[in-house]
Amino acid sequence: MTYRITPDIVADHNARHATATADDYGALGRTLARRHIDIETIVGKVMAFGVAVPSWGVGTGGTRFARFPGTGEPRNVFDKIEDCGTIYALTRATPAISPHFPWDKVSDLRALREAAAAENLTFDAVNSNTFQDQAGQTLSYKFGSLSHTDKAVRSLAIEHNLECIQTGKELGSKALTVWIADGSNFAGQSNLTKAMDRYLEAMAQVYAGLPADWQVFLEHKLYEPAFYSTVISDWGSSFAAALELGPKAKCLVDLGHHAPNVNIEQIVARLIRFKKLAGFHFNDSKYGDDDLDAGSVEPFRLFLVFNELVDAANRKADGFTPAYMIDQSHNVTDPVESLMQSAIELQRAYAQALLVDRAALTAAQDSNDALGAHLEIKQAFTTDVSPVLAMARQRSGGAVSPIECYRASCYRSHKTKERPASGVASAGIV
Ligand code: PSV
Ligand code: MN
Repeated sequence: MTYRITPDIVADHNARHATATADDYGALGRTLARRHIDIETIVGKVMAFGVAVPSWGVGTGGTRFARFPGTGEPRNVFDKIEDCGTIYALTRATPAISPHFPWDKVSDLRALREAAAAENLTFDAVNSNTFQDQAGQTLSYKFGSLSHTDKAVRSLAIEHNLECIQTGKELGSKALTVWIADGSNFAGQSNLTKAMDRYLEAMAQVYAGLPADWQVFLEHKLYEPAFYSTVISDWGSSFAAALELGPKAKCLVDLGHHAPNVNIEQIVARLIRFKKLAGFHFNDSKYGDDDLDAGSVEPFRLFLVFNELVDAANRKADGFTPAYMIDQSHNVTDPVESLMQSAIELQRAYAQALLVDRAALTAAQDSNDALGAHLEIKQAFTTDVSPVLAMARQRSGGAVSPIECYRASCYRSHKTKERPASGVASAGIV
Protein backbone atom coordinates (compact mmCIF):
# COMPACT_ATOMS: atom_id res chain seq x y z
CA MET A 1 0.00 0.00 0.00
CA THR A 2 1.47 3.34 -1.01
CA TYR A 3 1.07 6.51 1.01
CA ARG A 4 -2.13 8.49 0.38
CA ILE A 5 -3.40 11.84 1.58
CA THR A 6 -6.64 10.48 2.97
CA PRO A 7 -9.97 12.33 3.32
CA ASP A 8 -9.53 12.54 7.10
CA ILE A 9 -6.20 14.39 6.69
CA VAL A 10 -8.01 16.89 4.45
CA ALA A 11 -10.97 17.11 6.81
CA ASP A 12 -8.67 17.85 9.80
CA HIS A 13 -6.91 20.52 7.78
CA ASN A 14 -10.21 22.13 6.79
CA ALA A 15 -11.51 21.98 10.36
CA ARG A 16 -8.48 23.95 11.55
CA HIS A 17 -9.29 26.65 8.97
CA ALA A 18 -13.08 26.52 9.35
CA THR A 19 -13.59 29.80 11.21
CA ALA A 20 -11.38 31.83 8.87
CA THR A 21 -12.89 30.17 5.77
CA ALA A 22 -16.44 31.04 6.83
CA ASP A 23 -15.45 34.54 7.96
CA ASP A 24 -13.68 35.47 4.73
CA TYR A 25 -16.44 33.96 2.64
CA GLY A 26 -19.08 35.95 4.49
CA ALA A 27 -17.15 39.20 4.04
CA LEU A 28 -16.65 38.67 0.31
CA GLY A 29 -20.29 37.61 -0.05
CA ARG A 30 -21.38 40.96 1.40
CA THR A 31 -19.02 42.90 -0.86
CA LEU A 32 -20.28 41.07 -3.92
CA ALA A 33 -23.92 41.45 -2.88
CA ARG A 34 -23.44 45.24 -2.96
CA ARG A 35 -22.41 44.73 -6.60
CA HIS A 36 -25.53 42.57 -7.15
CA ILE A 37 -23.45 39.41 -7.52
CA ASP A 38 -24.56 36.21 -5.83
CA ILE A 39 -21.46 34.56 -4.37
CA GLU A 40 -23.17 31.15 -4.35
CA THR A 41 -23.53 31.26 -8.14
CA ILE A 42 -19.83 32.01 -8.50
CA VAL A 43 -18.85 29.17 -6.14
CA GLY A 44 -21.07 26.76 -8.09
CA LYS A 45 -19.37 27.69 -11.35
CA VAL A 46 -15.89 27.39 -9.88
CA MET A 47 -16.78 23.95 -8.50
CA ALA A 48 -17.80 22.88 -12.02
CA PHE A 49 -14.51 24.07 -13.55
CA GLY A 50 -11.97 21.40 -14.46
CA VAL A 51 -8.54 21.42 -16.07
CA ALA A 52 -6.52 18.40 -17.17
CA VAL A 53 -3.06 17.78 -15.73
CA PRO A 54 -0.35 16.77 -18.20
CA SER A 55 1.14 13.38 -17.33
CA TRP A 56 4.57 14.79 -18.23
CA GLY A 57 4.15 17.70 -15.79
CA VAL A 58 4.43 15.69 -12.57
CA GLY A 59 8.09 14.85 -13.19
CA THR A 60 10.73 17.54 -12.76
CA GLY A 61 11.32 19.29 -16.07
CA GLY A 62 14.56 20.79 -17.25
CA THR A 63 16.13 23.09 -19.75
CA ARG A 64 18.42 22.19 -22.62
CA PHE A 65 21.31 22.75 -20.19
CA ALA A 66 20.38 20.46 -17.35
CA ARG A 67 17.75 18.78 -15.31
CA PHE A 68 17.80 18.75 -11.54
CA PRO A 69 15.54 15.88 -10.52
CA GLY A 70 13.76 15.96 -7.19
CA THR A 71 13.45 12.96 -4.92
CA GLY A 72 10.45 10.68 -5.02
CA GLU A 73 9.73 11.51 -8.65
CA PRO A 74 7.29 9.31 -10.56
CA ARG A 75 9.13 6.43 -12.20
CA ASN A 76 6.39 5.40 -14.62
CA VAL A 77 2.91 6.30 -15.75
CA PHE A 78 1.32 4.62 -12.72
CA ASP A 79 3.31 6.82 -10.35
CA LYS A 80 2.31 9.80 -12.49
CA ILE A 81 -1.35 8.87 -12.13
CA GLU A 82 -0.88 8.61 -8.37
CA ASP A 83 0.55 12.16 -8.25
CA CYS A 84 -2.27 13.44 -10.47
CA GLY A 85 -4.70 11.79 -8.04
CA THR A 86 -3.08 13.67 -5.17
CA ILE A 87 -3.40 16.96 -7.04
CA TYR A 88 -7.06 16.23 -7.67
CA ALA A 89 -7.75 15.10 -4.11
CA LEU A 90 -6.42 18.37 -2.71
CA THR A 91 -7.65 20.86 -5.33
CA ARG A 92 -10.70 19.11 -6.83
CA ALA A 93 -9.97 21.21 -9.91
CA THR A 94 -8.11 18.61 -11.99
CA PRO A 95 -10.39 15.65 -12.76
CA ALA A 96 -8.49 14.49 -15.85
CA ILE A 97 -5.04 13.53 -17.03
CA SER A 98 -3.69 14.31 -20.50
CA PRO A 99 -1.35 11.47 -21.55
CA HIS A 100 1.57 11.74 -23.95
CA PHE A 101 2.61 8.81 -26.16
CA PRO A 102 4.87 6.96 -26.38
CA TRP A 103 6.11 8.40 -23.07
CA ASP A 104 3.11 6.82 -21.28
CA LYS A 105 2.96 3.67 -23.38
CA VAL A 106 2.09 0.44 -21.51
CA SER A 107 1.02 -2.94 -22.80
CA ASP A 108 -1.87 -3.23 -20.36
CA LEU A 109 -4.27 -0.37 -21.05
CA ARG A 110 -6.87 -1.85 -18.75
CA ALA A 111 -4.44 -1.43 -15.86
CA LEU A 112 -3.99 2.20 -16.87
CA ARG A 113 -7.75 2.76 -16.98
CA GLU A 114 -8.17 1.12 -13.60
CA ALA A 115 -5.34 3.11 -12.05
CA ALA A 116 -6.92 6.36 -13.22
CA ALA A 117 -10.39 5.31 -12.10
CA ALA A 118 -9.02 4.47 -8.64
CA GLU A 119 -7.90 8.12 -8.42
CA ASN A 120 -11.26 9.35 -9.77
CA LEU A 121 -9.49 10.57 -12.91
CA THR A 122 -10.52 10.37 -16.55
CA PHE A 123 -8.30 10.73 -19.61
CA ASP A 124 -8.37 13.97 -21.55
CA ALA A 125 -6.82 14.61 -24.99
CA VAL A 126 -4.00 12.24 -25.96
CA ASN A 127 -0.81 13.91 -27.17
CA SER A 128 1.33 12.38 -29.90
CA ASN A 129 5.10 12.74 -30.07
CA THR A 130 6.86 12.94 -33.39
CA PHE A 131 9.41 15.43 -32.11
CA GLN A 132 11.78 12.74 -30.81
CA ASP A 133 13.15 9.51 -32.18
CA GLN A 134 12.27 6.53 -30.01
CA ALA A 135 14.71 3.74 -29.15
CA GLY A 136 15.07 1.42 -32.10
CA GLN A 137 13.36 3.78 -34.54
CA THR A 138 15.03 3.25 -37.90
CA LEU A 139 13.71 6.35 -39.66
CA SER A 140 14.46 9.70 -38.03
CA TYR A 141 12.40 12.80 -37.30
CA LYS A 142 15.55 14.93 -37.37
CA PHE A 143 14.29 16.76 -40.47
CA GLY A 144 10.61 16.62 -39.66
CA SER A 145 7.72 14.22 -39.23
CA LEU A 146 4.30 14.83 -40.81
CA SER A 147 5.87 17.31 -43.26
CA HIS A 148 9.11 15.39 -43.89
CA THR A 149 10.38 15.30 -47.47
CA ASP A 150 10.56 11.49 -47.27
CA LYS A 151 7.18 9.78 -47.61
CA ALA A 152 8.34 6.87 -45.45
CA VAL A 153 8.99 9.21 -42.51
CA ARG A 154 5.63 10.88 -43.03
CA SER A 155 3.98 7.45 -42.98
CA LEU A 156 5.70 6.60 -39.72
CA ALA A 157 4.39 9.81 -38.16
CA ILE A 158 0.89 9.17 -39.49
CA GLU A 159 0.96 5.63 -38.08
CA HIS A 160 2.03 6.92 -34.69
CA ASN A 161 -0.86 9.41 -34.59
CA LEU A 162 -3.33 6.70 -35.64
CA GLU A 163 -1.98 4.48 -32.88
CA CYS A 164 -2.49 7.33 -30.40
CA ILE A 165 -6.13 7.51 -31.48
CA GLN A 166 -6.53 3.77 -30.91
CA THR A 167 -4.94 4.02 -27.47
CA GLY A 168 -7.03 7.07 -26.65
CA LYS A 169 -10.20 5.23 -27.64
CA GLU A 170 -9.42 2.53 -25.12
CA LEU A 171 -8.75 5.14 -22.45
CA GLY A 172 -11.99 7.03 -23.06
CA SER A 173 -10.36 10.11 -24.61
CA LYS A 174 -12.18 12.12 -27.22
CA ALA A 175 -9.37 14.13 -28.81
CA LEU A 176 -5.88 13.93 -30.22
CA THR A 177 -3.51 16.87 -29.82
CA VAL A 178 -0.90 17.14 -32.57
CA TRP A 179 2.10 19.36 -32.13
CA ILE A 180 4.88 18.90 -34.66
CA ALA A 181 8.39 20.25 -34.28
CA ASP A 182 8.78 20.42 -38.08
CA GLY A 183 10.46 23.45 -39.56
CA SER A 184 13.84 24.66 -40.71
CA ASN A 185 16.94 26.34 -39.31
CA PHE A 186 18.26 28.03 -42.45
CA ALA A 187 16.75 30.40 -44.93
CA GLY A 188 16.26 28.36 -48.08
CA GLN A 189 16.49 25.01 -46.26
CA SER A 190 12.83 24.20 -46.74
CA ASN A 191 10.25 25.02 -49.39
CA LEU A 192 7.72 26.76 -47.16
CA THR A 193 4.76 25.96 -49.41
CA LYS A 194 5.62 22.33 -50.09
CA ALA A 195 6.20 21.70 -46.38
CA MET A 196 2.65 22.88 -45.66
CA ASP A 197 1.30 20.76 -48.53
CA ARG A 198 2.98 17.66 -47.14
CA TYR A 199 1.70 18.41 -43.63
CA LEU A 200 -1.88 18.81 -44.85
CA GLU A 201 -1.75 15.63 -46.88
CA ALA A 202 -0.42 13.67 -43.91
CA MET A 203 -2.84 15.26 -41.44
CA ALA A 204 -5.75 14.41 -43.74
CA GLN A 205 -4.85 10.75 -43.19
CA VAL A 206 -4.76 11.23 -39.42
CA TYR A 207 -8.06 13.09 -39.63
CA ALA A 208 -9.58 10.18 -41.57
CA GLY A 209 -8.77 7.91 -38.63
CA LEU A 210 -10.76 9.97 -36.11
CA PRO A 211 -13.86 8.29 -34.68
CA ALA A 212 -17.12 10.16 -35.29
CA ASP A 213 -17.20 11.75 -31.84
CA TRP A 214 -13.51 12.73 -31.79
CA GLN A 215 -11.69 15.97 -32.53
CA VAL A 216 -8.11 16.72 -33.45
CA PHE A 217 -6.43 19.72 -31.82
CA LEU A 218 -3.76 21.44 -33.91
CA GLU A 219 -1.18 23.09 -31.66
CA HIS A 220 0.80 25.91 -33.25
CA LYS A 221 4.14 27.17 -31.98
CA LEU A 222 6.22 30.04 -33.29
CA TYR A 223 9.66 28.49 -33.01
CA GLU A 224 11.76 25.89 -31.19
CA PRO A 225 13.27 23.46 -31.97
CA ALA A 226 13.24 24.93 -35.50
CA PHE A 227 14.58 28.47 -35.35
CA TYR A 228 14.13 29.87 -38.86
CA SER A 229 10.67 28.63 -39.82
CA THR A 230 8.08 26.36 -38.28
CA VAL A 231 5.39 24.63 -40.33
CA ILE A 232 2.46 25.34 -37.99
CA SER A 233 3.94 28.53 -36.60
CA ASP A 234 0.94 30.62 -35.67
CA TRP A 235 -2.81 30.65 -35.24
CA GLY A 236 -3.25 31.67 -38.88
CA SER A 237 -1.49 28.56 -40.16
CA SER A 238 -3.33 26.44 -37.61
CA PHE A 239 -6.68 27.99 -38.50
CA ALA A 240 -6.17 27.55 -42.24
CA ALA A 241 -5.12 23.92 -41.72
CA ALA A 242 -8.11 23.25 -39.45
CA LEU A 243 -10.47 24.78 -42.01
CA GLU A 244 -9.06 22.63 -44.77
CA LEU A 245 -9.08 19.43 -42.70
CA GLY A 246 -12.71 19.72 -41.62
CA PRO A 247 -15.05 20.34 -38.70
CA LYS A 248 -13.33 17.88 -36.35
CA ALA A 249 -10.10 19.89 -36.55
CA LYS A 250 -9.70 22.85 -34.21
CA CYS A 251 -6.89 25.09 -32.98
CA LEU A 252 -5.25 24.61 -29.60
CA VAL A 253 -3.75 27.67 -27.94
CA ASP A 254 -0.67 27.01 -25.83
CA LEU A 255 -0.18 30.34 -24.08
CA GLY A 256 3.61 30.17 -24.53
CA HIS A 257 3.56 29.62 -28.29
CA HIS A 258 3.28 33.19 -29.59
CA ALA A 259 5.44 36.12 -30.54
CA PRO A 260 6.28 38.36 -27.58
CA ASN A 261 3.49 40.80 -26.65
CA VAL A 262 1.02 39.29 -29.08
CA ASN A 263 -2.60 39.83 -28.02
CA ILE A 264 -3.50 36.26 -27.09
CA GLU A 265 -6.98 37.11 -25.84
CA GLN A 266 -7.79 38.55 -29.26
CA ILE A 267 -6.60 35.33 -30.92
CA VAL A 268 -8.91 33.46 -28.55
CA ALA A 269 -11.81 35.75 -29.49
CA ARG A 270 -11.14 35.21 -33.19
CA LEU A 271 -11.00 31.42 -32.85
CA ILE A 272 -14.26 31.44 -30.89
CA ARG A 273 -15.88 33.68 -33.50
CA PHE A 274 -14.98 31.23 -36.27
CA LYS A 275 -15.84 28.10 -34.21
CA LYS A 276 -12.29 26.81 -34.23
CA LEU A 277 -11.13 27.13 -30.62
CA ALA A 278 -10.08 23.64 -29.50
CA GLY A 279 -8.82 24.62 -26.08
CA PHE A 280 -5.68 25.50 -24.19
CA HIS A 281 -2.35 24.43 -22.91
CA PHE A 282 -2.08 26.78 -19.94
CA ASN A 283 1.26 28.05 -18.66
CA ASP A 284 2.96 31.42 -18.30
CA SER A 285 6.03 33.04 -19.78
CA LYS A 286 8.25 36.08 -19.80
CA TYR A 287 10.24 35.59 -23.01
CA GLY A 288 9.19 32.60 -25.09
CA ASP A 289 7.84 29.12 -24.48
CA ASP A 290 9.05 29.30 -20.89
CA ASP A 291 6.46 26.83 -19.56
CA LEU A 292 6.29 28.66 -16.22
CA ASP A 293 3.39 28.17 -13.83
CA ALA A 294 0.03 29.56 -14.98
CA GLY A 295 -0.64 33.02 -13.57
CA SER A 296 2.86 33.39 -12.10
CA VAL A 297 4.11 36.12 -14.46
CA GLU A 298 1.15 37.76 -16.18
CA PRO A 299 -2.04 37.09 -14.19
CA PHE A 300 -3.82 39.97 -15.94
CA ARG A 301 -3.26 38.36 -19.34
CA LEU A 302 -4.65 35.09 -18.01
CA PHE A 303 -7.69 36.95 -16.69
CA LEU A 304 -8.22 38.60 -20.08
CA VAL A 305 -8.23 35.19 -21.75
CA PHE A 306 -10.87 34.00 -19.28
CA ASN A 307 -12.79 37.21 -19.84
CA GLU A 308 -13.21 36.14 -23.47
CA LEU A 309 -14.16 32.61 -22.42
CA VAL A 310 -16.83 33.79 -19.98
CA ASP A 311 -18.14 36.24 -22.55
CA ALA A 312 -18.47 33.40 -25.09
CA ALA A 313 -20.10 31.06 -22.56
CA ASN A 314 -22.61 33.75 -21.54
CA ARG A 315 -23.75 34.34 -25.08
CA LYS A 316 -23.73 30.57 -25.74
CA ALA A 317 -21.35 30.97 -28.66
CA ASP A 318 -21.91 28.32 -31.31
CA GLY A 319 -19.32 25.50 -31.28
CA PHE A 320 -17.76 26.72 -28.03
CA THR A 321 -16.58 23.67 -26.03
CA PRO A 322 -12.95 24.42 -25.10
CA ALA A 323 -10.76 21.76 -23.52
CA TYR A 324 -8.58 22.96 -20.67
CA MET A 325 -5.15 21.47 -20.08
CA ILE A 326 -2.00 22.60 -18.31
CA ASP A 327 1.36 22.30 -20.11
CA GLN A 328 4.25 23.34 -17.91
CA SER A 329 7.82 22.42 -17.07
CA HIS A 330 8.66 22.53 -13.38
CA ASN A 331 12.38 23.03 -13.02
CA VAL A 332 12.81 24.50 -9.54
CA THR A 333 9.64 23.49 -7.68
CA ASP A 334 7.93 20.34 -6.52
CA PRO A 335 5.77 19.61 -9.61
CA VAL A 336 2.79 18.57 -7.49
CA GLU A 337 2.86 21.95 -5.72
CA SER A 338 3.26 23.86 -8.99
CA LEU A 339 0.39 22.03 -10.63
CA MET A 340 -1.90 22.58 -7.64
CA GLN A 341 -1.07 26.28 -7.57
CA SER A 342 -1.54 26.57 -11.34
CA ALA A 343 -4.98 24.95 -11.17
CA ILE A 344 -5.90 27.42 -8.43
CA GLU A 345 -4.68 30.35 -10.53
CA LEU A 346 -6.81 29.17 -13.44
CA GLN A 347 -9.83 28.99 -11.17
CA ARG A 348 -8.94 32.45 -9.88
CA ALA A 349 -8.85 33.96 -13.37
CA TYR A 350 -12.14 32.23 -14.15
CA ALA A 351 -13.83 33.47 -10.96
CA GLN A 352 -12.59 37.01 -11.56
CA ALA A 353 -13.92 36.93 -15.11
CA LEU A 354 -17.29 35.79 -13.75
CA LEU A 355 -17.44 38.99 -11.69
CA VAL A 356 -17.39 41.30 -14.71
CA ASP A 357 -20.67 43.21 -14.93
CA ARG A 358 -21.33 42.31 -18.59
CA ALA A 359 -24.27 44.71 -18.99
CA ALA A 360 -22.26 47.65 -17.61
CA LEU A 361 -19.26 46.67 -19.73
CA THR A 362 -21.38 46.52 -22.88
CA ALA A 363 -22.96 49.89 -22.09
CA ALA A 364 -19.53 51.47 -21.62
CA GLN A 365 -18.21 49.87 -24.82
CA ASP A 366 -21.23 50.92 -26.86
CA SER A 367 -20.99 54.53 -25.68
CA ASN A 368 -17.22 54.58 -26.31
CA ASP A 369 -16.47 55.16 -22.64
CA ALA A 370 -12.96 53.71 -22.87
CA LEU A 371 -11.93 54.23 -19.27
CA GLY A 372 -15.34 53.25 -17.93
CA ALA A 373 -15.12 49.94 -19.81
CA HIS A 374 -11.61 49.37 -18.57
CA LEU A 375 -12.65 50.05 -14.98
CA GLU A 376 -15.40 47.44 -15.27
CA ILE A 377 -12.91 44.70 -16.00
CA LYS A 378 -10.33 46.12 -13.58
CA GLN A 379 -12.83 45.98 -10.75
CA ALA A 380 -13.35 42.29 -11.43
CA PHE A 381 -9.63 41.59 -11.80
CA THR A 382 -8.68 43.36 -8.57
CA THR A 383 -11.28 41.53 -6.47
CA ASP A 384 -9.63 38.97 -4.22
CA VAL A 385 -11.66 35.85 -4.96
CA SER A 386 -9.58 33.57 -2.71
CA PRO A 387 -12.52 32.98 -0.32
CA VAL A 388 -14.62 31.73 -3.24
CA LEU A 389 -11.88 29.32 -4.29
CA ALA A 390 -11.37 28.06 -0.73
CA MET A 391 -15.09 27.48 -0.30
CA ALA A 392 -15.34 25.70 -3.66
CA ARG A 393 -12.53 23.37 -2.61
CA GLN A 394 -13.97 22.73 0.83
CA ARG A 395 -17.42 21.92 -0.53
CA SER A 396 -16.05 19.53 -3.13
CA GLY A 397 -13.92 17.65 -0.61
CA GLY A 398 -10.61 19.34 -1.35
CA ALA A 399 -8.31 21.21 0.99
CA VAL A 400 -8.87 24.86 1.82
CA SER A 401 -5.13 25.42 1.46
CA PRO A 402 -3.81 22.60 -0.77
CA ILE A 403 -0.10 23.36 -0.56
CA GLU A 404 -0.15 23.77 3.21
CA CYS A 405 -2.02 20.46 3.57
CA TYR A 406 0.35 18.76 1.11
CA ARG A 407 3.47 19.96 2.92
CA ALA A 408 2.11 18.98 6.31
CA SER A 409 1.41 15.47 5.03
CA CYS A 410 5.09 14.97 4.00
CA TYR A 411 3.79 13.31 0.81
CA ARG A 412 7.08 13.83 -1.02
CA SER A 413 9.16 12.25 1.78
CA HIS A 414 6.86 9.23 1.72
CA LYS A 415 7.28 8.98 -2.06
CA THR A 416 11.04 9.34 -1.72
CA LYS A 417 11.08 6.14 0.34
CA GLU A 418 8.58 4.35 -1.91
CA ARG A 419 10.18 5.39 -5.20
CA PRO A 420 13.94 4.91 -4.96
CA ALA A 421 15.93 6.92 -7.52
CA SER A 422 16.58 4.91 -10.67
CA GLY A 423 19.99 6.49 -11.16
CA VAL A 424 19.19 7.14 -14.81
CA ALA A 425 20.09 10.72 -15.62
CA SER A 426 17.65 12.01 -18.16
CA ALA A 427 18.64 15.16 -19.99
CA GLY A 428 16.45 17.55 -21.87
CA ILE A 429 13.12 19.19 -21.47
CA VAL A 430 9.49 18.41 -21.37
C1 PSV B 1 5.67 21.84 -27.35
O1 PSV B 1 6.50 22.82 -26.84
C2 PSV B 1 4.57 21.47 -26.36
O2 PSV B 1 3.91 22.62 -25.92
C3 PSV B 1 3.62 20.46 -26.93
O3 PSV B 1 2.36 20.58 -26.34
C4 PSV B 1 4.23 19.17 -26.52
O4 PSV B 1 3.42 18.09 -26.70
C5 PSV B 1 4.55 19.54 -25.07
O5 PSV B 1 5.12 20.84 -25.22
C6 PSV B 1 5.39 18.60 -24.29
O6 PSV B 1 6.75 18.62 -24.69
MN1 MN C 1 1.78 22.60 -25.40
